[in-house]
Amino acid sequence: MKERIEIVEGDITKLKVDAIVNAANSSLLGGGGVDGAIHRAAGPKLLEECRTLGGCPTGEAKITKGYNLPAKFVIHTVGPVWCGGYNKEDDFLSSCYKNSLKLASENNIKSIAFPAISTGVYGFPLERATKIALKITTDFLMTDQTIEKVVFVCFGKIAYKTYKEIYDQLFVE
Ligand code: AR6
Repeated sequence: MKERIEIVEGDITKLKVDAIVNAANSSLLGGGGVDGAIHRAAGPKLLEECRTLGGCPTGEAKITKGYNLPAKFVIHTVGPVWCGGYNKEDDFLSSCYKNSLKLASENNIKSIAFPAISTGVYGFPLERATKIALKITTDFLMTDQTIEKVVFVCFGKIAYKTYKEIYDQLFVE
């Protein structure tokens, strides 16, 4: 299991994996943060395809091509806005990871990279979100043989350190 999960620091738009996940909003028509970076790097054809999808509810996921990105596909998921934990944010964030991984597996994707969904503009506490990301992913990989590698891309040192610490706790024997 440990060798199927990788934690790196960097820019997700540079990754040469089968699919990168976008932390989008429910319009799927672009925005700031990682969403803006993905649309800039993929080029205008990504927005064109996104316009045909009719948006995406919180916790669900939709797939498009990657266009000018090194990644072949983009899986767009919509994380919850943090409201103090009283709005089923944990469940919605869990669904983002589950549904993105399920969609990847259904599309025969072998390698997938995730940003820290909801932890930017949407304000989800980083440590709490990281625990969910790693737990849901390990649970999923235990029952799935299609996805060979999941990469968590941390934007900056603080996120990287948080992911590493929680990863080590999770895999302590
Ligand atoms: N590569 C990897 N991670 C990144 C990158 C990058 N190039 N850029 C930012 N991050 P956010 P959200 C990290 O705000 O909280 C958009 O406007 C960032 O440091 O992008 O889910 C959408 O359209 C943070 O850890 O997404 C929505 O309206 C993480 O990505 C809204 O923001 C997520 O931050 C979604 O908010």
